[in-house]
Amino acid sequence: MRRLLAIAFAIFAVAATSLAGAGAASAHAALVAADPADHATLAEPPQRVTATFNEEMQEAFAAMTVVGPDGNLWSTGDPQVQGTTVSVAVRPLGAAGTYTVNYRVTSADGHVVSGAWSFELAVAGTGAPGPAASTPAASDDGLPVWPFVAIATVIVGGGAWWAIRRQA
Ligand SMILES: [Cu+2]
Repeated sequence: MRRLLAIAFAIFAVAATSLAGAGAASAHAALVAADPADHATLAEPPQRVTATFNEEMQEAFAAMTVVGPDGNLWSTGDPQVQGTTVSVAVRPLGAAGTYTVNYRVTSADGHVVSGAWSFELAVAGTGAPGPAASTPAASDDGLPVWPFVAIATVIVGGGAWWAIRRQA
C-alpha cells in the first residue's frame, strides 16, 4: 500500500508540475509600439498601419483590420507578419474622424494576443471604403485550462488504476 501511495503521489506531483508550468508560460506577448501612434491626429492618411510586439509573431492566423468612423473596413489585403511586427495596407482614407485598428495575432509560443488602438484623421481624404466591418469575434485570451486539468486527471486516475492492478 505504501508503494501504491508513493506511485500515486509521484504521478500527481508530475501532473501538478506540468499544470504549474502551463500557468507560468501564460506571460503573453504585448504590443510595444503602434504606427500611427494610439490617439495620434493625422493630417495625412497612413498607407499602412503597423503594430510592434515584444516577441516574434506567427505568420499564420494573423488578423488586422482598420475600421473607419463610418463602420466600414478601410484596411485592404492580408496582414503581413515580419518578426515582431504585424502590418496591413490601408486604402486611401475617406471621412475625417476616428479610425480603429483591431488586431488578433498568435505569438511564437502559441498564445493569442488581441487588442485595438485608434487614430484620428483630421483632414478628410477622397478614398472609398471597403465593405462594412463585421463585429469582431469575442477574444479568448490564450488557451483554456480545462484540457490540462482533464489530461492530468486521466494521467493520475490511469496511474492509480495501473498501480492497483499491479498490486492485485
Ligand atoms: Cu505567451
